[in-house]
Amino acid sequence: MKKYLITGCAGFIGSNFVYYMLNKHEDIQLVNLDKLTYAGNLENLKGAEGDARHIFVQGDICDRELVQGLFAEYDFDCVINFAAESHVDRSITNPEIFVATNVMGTVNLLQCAKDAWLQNGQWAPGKKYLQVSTDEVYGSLGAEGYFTEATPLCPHSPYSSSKASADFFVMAYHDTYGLPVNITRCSNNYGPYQFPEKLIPLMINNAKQHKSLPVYGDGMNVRDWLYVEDHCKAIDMVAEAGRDGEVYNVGGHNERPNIFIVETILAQLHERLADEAIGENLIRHVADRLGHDRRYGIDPAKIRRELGWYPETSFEVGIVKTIDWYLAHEDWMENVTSGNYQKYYDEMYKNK
Ligand code: NAD
Ligand code: TDX
Repeated sequence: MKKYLITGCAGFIGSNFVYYMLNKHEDIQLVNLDKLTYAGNLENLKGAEGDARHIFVQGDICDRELVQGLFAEYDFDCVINFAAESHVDRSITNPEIFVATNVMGTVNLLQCAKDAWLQNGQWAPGKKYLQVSTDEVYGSLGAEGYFTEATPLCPHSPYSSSKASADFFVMAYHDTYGLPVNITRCSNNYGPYQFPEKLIPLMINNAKQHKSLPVYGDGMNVRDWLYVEDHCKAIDMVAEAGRDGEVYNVGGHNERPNIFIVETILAQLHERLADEAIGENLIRHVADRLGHDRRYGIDPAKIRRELGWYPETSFEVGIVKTIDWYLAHEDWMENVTSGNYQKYYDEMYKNK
């Protein structure tokens, strides 16, 4: 039985990963370490309740003693680090926590993996540390070209700087000590359980309530969208078969300007809810994000060629599935937007 330490899997991508893995593999053990920050939510894991293959542990990836204890108890074969502070806007107002979790937390996991897997100068066989990273570490593209694995790292935001820094530490543990590692760098994800600070769920939530839709700048910044399940499939494949020390970019060639995404959501909700008040008049162009990257675009040729990965859900299908999910889970949205969310929203958008 393969034993995984998965971190940050009460969040958006991680909870989808838990379901993906439990559906795909019978004989696995997933130990899910999550601090349950504002972005982590046990409700996201309800569908795994009662499944003995999934064990939830509340805790911080920076906690040396806790992580060491988990290694001693479970003898993990694979660590997959999803845990992170993940929102660019929050990193602009409060960068320090991004260093603590994304950089220090990653180094703590690397050190614990090394301590557990390197015994008497010998690496235990069949082990792997996989870092879930992002295309944002490459910086911003002009109108042409794509990010490949050879593109130099050039992060701009505090968030992407912290993720790039973590990536450098992962490679340092590989190059210096021989820790078996992979890094995945995926483009923007969308789908169920995404916290409504991110573009797609925020716009769905606001439109449903006839609130204005804050589009940063001219709305022509381009993101490369991938349905979350396709990202989960890529991570599973890299964990299984990625070549030691390699980086894999993950993306489905689905670039769209932000304004197109917002208009698509409006058109869908207008039709599905038969609500005349949901229309483009709700769009409000607001002050741009500081240091806003203009365009991301992933070249996924390497993961396709080496591991046979390809995206299964087109944007047209994925966005409808996503809107369906949010319409069917109004309670979820209400729960995550009660409490501190309104305070966050008012603070973040008041000067825009
Ligand atoms: P998220 O913000 O939805 O979830 C993050 C999870 O990590 C939460 O459950 C939170 O409680 C947990 N966490 C935060 N700090 C922690 C700590 N110190 N110790 C333990 N747990 C902690 O994020 P997401 O969108 O699911 O992203 C998951 C990972 O994927 C991140 O590493 C992110 O950088 C990366 N990524 C995200 C995207 C995207 O589009 N969302 C794209 C590429 C890569
Ligand atoms: O209110 C908004 N208005 C707006 O115009 C918000 C929240 C966003 N935007 C724009 C900014 C971006 O160009 O939409 C685009 C997408 O924004 P986010 O959803 O915040 O995502 P992004 O900044 O692109 O980063 C995401 O993708 C890469 C994730 O948050 C990261 O964790 C991941 O690494």
